[in-house]
Parts: sequence; structure tokens; C-alpha cells
Amino acid sequence: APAHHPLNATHPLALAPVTGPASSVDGFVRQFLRNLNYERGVPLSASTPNDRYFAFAMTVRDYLMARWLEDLRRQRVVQAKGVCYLSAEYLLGRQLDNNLLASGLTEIATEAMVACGIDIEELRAQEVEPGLGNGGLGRLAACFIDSLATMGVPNIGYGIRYEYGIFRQTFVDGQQVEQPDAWLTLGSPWEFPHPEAARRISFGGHTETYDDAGVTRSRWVPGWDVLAVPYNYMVPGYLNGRVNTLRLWSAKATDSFDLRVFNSGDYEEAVRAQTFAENISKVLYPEDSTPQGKELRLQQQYFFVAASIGDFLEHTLPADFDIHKLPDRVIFQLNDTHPVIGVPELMRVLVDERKLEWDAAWAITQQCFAYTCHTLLPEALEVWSVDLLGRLLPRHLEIIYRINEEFLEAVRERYGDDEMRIRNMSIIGEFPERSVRMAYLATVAGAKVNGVAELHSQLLRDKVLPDFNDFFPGKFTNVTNGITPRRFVRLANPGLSGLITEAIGTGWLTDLERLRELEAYAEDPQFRQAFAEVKAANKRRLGDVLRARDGLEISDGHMLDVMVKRLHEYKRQMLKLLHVVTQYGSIVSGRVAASDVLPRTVIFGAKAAPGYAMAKRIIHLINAVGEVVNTDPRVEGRLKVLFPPNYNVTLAERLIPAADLSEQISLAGKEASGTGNMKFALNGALTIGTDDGANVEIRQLVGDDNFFLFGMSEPEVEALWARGYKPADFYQGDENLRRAMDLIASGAFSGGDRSVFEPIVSNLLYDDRFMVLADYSSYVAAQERVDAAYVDQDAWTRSAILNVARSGFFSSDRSMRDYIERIWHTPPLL
Ligand code: B1H
Repeated sequence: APAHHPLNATHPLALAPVTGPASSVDGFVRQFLRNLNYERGVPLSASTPNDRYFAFAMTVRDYLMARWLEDLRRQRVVQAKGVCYLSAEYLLGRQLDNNLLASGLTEIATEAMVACGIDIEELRAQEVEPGLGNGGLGRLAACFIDSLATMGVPNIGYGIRYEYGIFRQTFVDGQQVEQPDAWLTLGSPWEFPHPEAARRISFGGHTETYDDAGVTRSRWVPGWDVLAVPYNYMVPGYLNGRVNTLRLWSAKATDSFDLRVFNSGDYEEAVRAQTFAENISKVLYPEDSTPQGKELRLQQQYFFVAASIGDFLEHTLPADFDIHKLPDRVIFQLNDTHPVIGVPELMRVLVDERKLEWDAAWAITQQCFAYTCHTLLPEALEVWSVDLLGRLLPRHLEIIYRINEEFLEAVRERYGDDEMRIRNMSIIGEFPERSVRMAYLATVAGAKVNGVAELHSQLLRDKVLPDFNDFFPGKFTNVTNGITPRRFVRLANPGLSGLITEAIGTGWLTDLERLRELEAYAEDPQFRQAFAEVKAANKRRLGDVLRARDGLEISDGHMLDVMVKRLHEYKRQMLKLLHVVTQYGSIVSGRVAASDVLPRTVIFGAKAAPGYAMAKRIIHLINAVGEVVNTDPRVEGRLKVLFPPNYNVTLAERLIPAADLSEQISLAGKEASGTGNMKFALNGALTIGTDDGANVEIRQLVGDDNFFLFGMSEPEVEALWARGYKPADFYQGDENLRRAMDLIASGAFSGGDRSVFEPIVSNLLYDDRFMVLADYSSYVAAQERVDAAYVDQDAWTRSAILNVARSGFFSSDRSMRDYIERIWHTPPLL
């Protein structure tokens, strides 16, 4: 340890174990006021809500600090194998309540604020959630690090401290307008900057060979560099005294930029150069599922991965560590292809810097990485043009070429000169331009490759990477996604949590399969009644939130039908909307009396990637339909469409517990897993869904009677494509569909202007890549079954309870156990 490290301090007080503040209301108040006075520099009487939020958060932090330091010390001493989770996204959500819960301080802290006359809700409202992710992939990373801390598994999460997270969505005349997410404006009490631990990250330049004692070696002569400054965040386990670390990197200009001021006197140019460097961690790319081959994005990826790998090797490992034993100490888990540039980076460090033989370095590298694939969409598989990669990271491109040569050599040895196969398996693609296929690089380098749900993993093996599966038997595996029950059940749904704990005790929060014990309670009328009351209370609570947040009203007695997720054609928000338009059309044409329609409020929440024109048009249409449906007196208020803007983790925590019906309606074979689907089931919503992603497993577990299945299966989708899909045939063949489409096309939702939504209509009629029209009739029929089932409230509630009782499998703790057993081999540190 360096000289300033506390382990080396000789003062007797420095040697005593660190203790947190006393766990009592008085102790909390004292520490809170101390933080307010000494950290914020204000007296309580003159403090702002933000001051009080900061002092409060710092007090919670102080309690966790002793555990954090102890965990860091223990991990240094034990040197057990741990997981470095490499992820470009962490969609954390608010931290305050989670950290209170984890430290067991909720009651003490609440009483302490009452004692000070402070409204704790006002403090909660101050926190801006760190939206450092797009959707499911980023939220998954956040759930995983929560579970690892709760299980006591050594883990560092590595990522990027974006100055601007996912944009804030607003609607202007029903259309999405993006605002920057300046989440750091008021600072964050949860982060610990460590500028002294900054690392220099290089880019550009060229490579050269040189003679190293008779051996010809290659080396990189970079052209420019930036500093990566780490910010640490606590990741507390649930009531187990453990705290892991999330380490996010922020870009800062190196002094070489500043020097140019003096050298050239060109101040403006120097400042420009600084801005250029600091742009690297400026903003999260808002494309979910469809990465753009932008240079800045590759810079971001290399920036955080090089900093993380370097940090782990030089900072976390002891100075005398034998690098050949690296696989015994760490597994770098690649969250999709975004961190895959870490593969050639580790090779570069081992070969160029540590002077290992290529083969030895490659053997180590192949054991130290594992790759999780999160998609099946071909357009989502990341590729980097050789041109760009070679300009930005010339040495890494050389290394990739050599990895590829040796790999293709091995393929040749195995299959002979099967040029077709070799071209198909090459890490370097040739069309439309020479480029590096990052998923292939990850597959070749990774010890394991996993998909995120059973169906997805099977399709990965059989359809996306069959040649690789053949070549690397045993490399492919599945780990079905999960969600943390601490945030998404305990915190989001205190009513349900209380009910569960009353029935089966507290163990379920860390052993979610124990929810099975609730099955018996599904038959208990009293329990059903209590369960239904919780759902009703959650709806009222959501109503309060939507009223205050957006001025929206939820009507009493309505079924809440919720579809929240990124806006993407494959997820098929249009299918849900066609159902709404169908119902609306039947009412206004008089075919169905409004009084015969089951009252429903349909809630959408979705952000569209700013450059995704069709997605934005669909958002516009949802708002336009809502505007008309909600105000047409003929509807008699029995059908409503609400679209609160800026769906995020904080809103999800209110929406999901209030939902009756969960919409999981992607085209089969397109949604890798989904994780919202799990959150809804665990909060007692019934699912209407296709046989896609993890829906398949949800349905198997909860049972067909408690799940509304519709639509084509994946093989049926394939078969229809093979026959030749003509969406217009479905339009012609279904009167309801024709009416709904015609209503949109007629301008009924655009003040008579037929041109506004024409691109949506013609896309569905003549292209419809995601087969909305093909699944329409099956969907509408399933919705009729939903309507019929909802009439029997008691039976519905029974099904909802069974959904909760049978969904324990979807805890991210279980996902972590699967990763540990199948991939990582990193047991908990007890
Ligand atoms: C998922 C992404 C994704 N899959 C590229 N792929 C991104 C791809 O910034 N980018 O370029 C961002 C995100 N995200 C999602 O991962 C899947 O669609 C879900 O089905 C899955 O549940 C989730 C977690 O595995």
C-alpha cells in the first residue's frame, strides 16, 4: 500500500477499526446537523431543501463508510477472485431509499427527520436519478451489482460517469423534444472523486517495430491522450454489512493540452483541445439497440475499458502479483459488445508492456473475459470500420488482425479450405466496408458466451452464431436475466412487501423462491382482499404522482393496462395502439355501446432514440390518439390513453406496482429477454404477451391460466417470412384491422390531415418488418379474454397472487448464482 494509505498510518487512532455514527435517532440527528453545518456550511434555519438532502444523504453515507472501508481492506487482504463488470451503462435510479434500506436505517432516519421538523418526502424529491443508461441493458447492470453486494461476492462495476445521462423527454404538440439531463448541476452526495488516481489513456498515433534484445517487437506511439478520473460509488448489500464499489470514469484534459497555451500562445486552440478531450464522457449515446459507428463512441468505449483494466491490474492487484495467475483473480464480464475493445487492450498490456509471449498472453486473455450478448437484431451487432479503428487505436487493430489470423488458421485446420465458412466466421467483415465484428471478437476471446433468456440463448447458438457454436462446443450458455427484489418489490411496493412479510416472514427478500409459500394464500379470501386493497392503494398513489408530475388523471375503477419500455418497432407499441383505436372505433361508430366497454386506462411510457424517425412518429400518434380518445364525449370516459413523458426508473417504481395488465408484445424472436416483464409479474400484474424472450419462462412458471398468450411463435414467424409476408393481406382479411388502420389514415387523429401519420400506415401496409398486422387478430382476441377475466375481480386477484408466488426465479440473485456457477467461479467472500 502507498505511504499515505491508512494501513501504514502509525497513529493509534488510525489503527482502530473505523466505526460509523451511532445507530440511534439522536446519533442520526447529530450526524445530520454536523454534515449540514460542516459539510454544507449552513445552519438548519438557513438551509435549502437541497442542503438538507445533501446532509441527509451524507449521513446515510457515513453509516455505510465503515463497512465500505472494511470491505476494501478485506478484499485487499484476501485477494479472492472477483468480477469486474464492464458496462457502458448503469441505469441506477435514485440512491437514497436504496441505501437507507440496505443499511437498515429507514426508521431511524425517518424519526430523526420528524424530530428535526423536516419533511423527508421533500428531501427524497430533491434527488435526480443518475440516468446513465438507455433501458434494460443498463438497468440489468444496476440490478446485478446490487445482487453481488447482497451476496457478498467481490465485485467492481466499471463504467462511464456521463455528465449528461439519457435525455429528458418532453412533449411539444404531442411530439418528443429532448432536453439535456444535467443530473450533476447540484452535485451528487453519492460520489467520491479520486483525481489522484487518474489514469492517462492514449489514442491515435502509429505503431513501430523495435529491437528488444534481439526480439523484434511492436509498440504503439500514441498521438494524444486524456486523463480518466475515477469516481467511486457505494454499492451496499442488503442488510449484510457489505459494500462493493462502482467505479465510473470521467474524462479530463491532460496538462499537455494546457501546455499548448504557453507553447503557442494560442489560447483558444488550447481550450478547444481541452473541450475535445473532455467530450469523451460528456453524454450517453441515446440509441438503445442500434449503435451508431461514431468515433466518439469508440473513444468512450476504449476510454473506460483501458482505464478499468489498467486500474484493476495496477491498483487492485498487489504490486508483486504474478500476472500469469490473472485468471485466478478476475473475470472481466463484457456487458454486450460495448467493452470488447478490452480484449486487444489486455493483449497489448500483456505483450507490449509486460513482455509476455503472445501465446501465453492469449491463453490468459481467453480465460479472463466472458461475453453477454443482449440482442438478436442484426442491426444491433456492433461493427467498427477498420479505417476508424486503425486511426484511433492502431496497435489494437494489429492485435485484432493477429487474433483473427490465428483463429482462422485453426478454423482451416478443422474444416479444411471451406472459404465460405471462413469468410462467415472472420472477425473482419468485408461488406459494405472492411470492419471489425465485435461480437465475433468477443466470442473468440471469451471463455463463455451467454444469452439472456432460454429462447434467446438457443437462437444465438442455432441462428446467429451456429458456426462458432460448432467450433467452440460448450462455450455457449444461458443465464436468464433477473431483477433486484429490493428495489422493484420492497422499495417500489411497500404495501405488497408488508403483506408478503406478514404471510411468510422476511426471508423472501434474499431468497425470492420463498414466494412460492404464497401459493396457498391465493386460496385465502381474506388474503385476496388484502392483496386487492394494496393494488388499489398503489393505483391511488400513482394517481397522485401523475397528477402532480404531469396533470394527468387516472379514473377510479379502471383496469390499468401498462406498456413501458423504449420505443422500438420490434417492441410493437403500434400493436397496443391499434387495439386502442379498434375499441375507440367500435364506440364512436356505435357498434359497441360505451357502457359495454370494460373501463381501461392505457398507460404508455417510452423514449425514442432522437434520430429514430419512425419511433418518434409513433410517439406523436400515441399522443394524438390519446388527445382524441380522452376528450370524445361518446367514449364516456371508459377508455383513456395516458402518456406521461420522461419514463425513467423513478416513474417505473410507481407505475409497475399499480399495473393490472403488463404488455410484453414484441414479435417472437426479437426481444432478447425483457426485464420489465419480470418486474410486473412480481408486482402482481398479469401479462399479455408473445412467446418471446423471458416471457416464455414467465408463462411456464406462472402457468397458462395466469398468462394471456397470443401471436405467432418464433418458428411460425420464420415460416411466414419464408412463405412471403404480405401485410396488406391481413389488412384485407380483417374488418377490425381495416377499420382501425383506415381511421388513422383518415386523419381522425390529426385534425383531418391525412399526411401526418401516412408514413406509419404505409409502413405497416407495405413493409411491416415486425409483423404487427399478422399478430393483430390474435392480439385483439387475447384482449377480449383479458376483458372477460377482469370482470371476475376475485379470480383475477387469485391469478395475480399466483404470478407473484411463482416468479421468484426472476430475482437477479438467481441470475448471479447462475453466472457464478456457469461462468465466473467467484464464490461469495464470507
Ligand atoms: C438490450 C441493448 C442495447 N439489448 C445497444 N441491446 C445500445 C444495445 O447504446 N447502445 O448502442 C444500448 C442497448 N439493450 C436489451 O437488454 C434487450 O433488448 C432486452 O431484451 C434485455 O432484457 C436487456 C437486458 O438483457
